[in-house]
Amino acid sequence: TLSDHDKELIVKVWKKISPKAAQIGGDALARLVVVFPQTKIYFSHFADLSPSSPQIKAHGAKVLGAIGEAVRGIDNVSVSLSKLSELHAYNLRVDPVNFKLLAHTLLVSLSATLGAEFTPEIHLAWDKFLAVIAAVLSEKYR
Ligand code: ZNH
Repeated sequence: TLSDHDKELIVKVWKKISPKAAQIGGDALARLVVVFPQTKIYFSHFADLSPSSPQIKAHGAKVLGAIGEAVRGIDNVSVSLSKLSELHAYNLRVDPVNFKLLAHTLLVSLSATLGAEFTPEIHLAWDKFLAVIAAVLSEKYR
């Protein structure tokens, strides 16, 4: 679970990157389908899955929007993302292994954005936070 210090680091980084959130989300999603091509099946209804695809960019922006909500409700992520948890479990049926793959590409995109400011400590806090989000998005599966 997240320590108070982790939460502080997450909020601090979010304040810094939120103006670029859509861009970071687009980059993370573009990386996801290139680096882990098995994830493409979930987006097969998109006309274009290339890194410059407007649909990939728009979807990445939505994902980061939800992460922003999770940051705002960081003391109870399960409540902050409950609607999305239902959507992923009942409608989208995304295999939960994919949440780890997206967390990985998101960390890469954060690192590329923050450069040297992406310290090991911030890396750790965000890795834990993305694992909390993944757990929430998978908790309704059975
Ligand atoms: Zn998801 C959708 C978030 C992961 C797949 N998503 C979605 C949305 C959001 C999200 C916000 C929108 C909703 C509405 O519209 O209502 N996700 C998210 C997050 C995460 C995720 C936060 C983590 C972190 N997903 C994911 C993964 C996958 C997915 C991993 C796979 C691979 N999603 C998805 C899909 C969809 C979604 C497919 C639908 C899309 C369309 O548009 O169609």
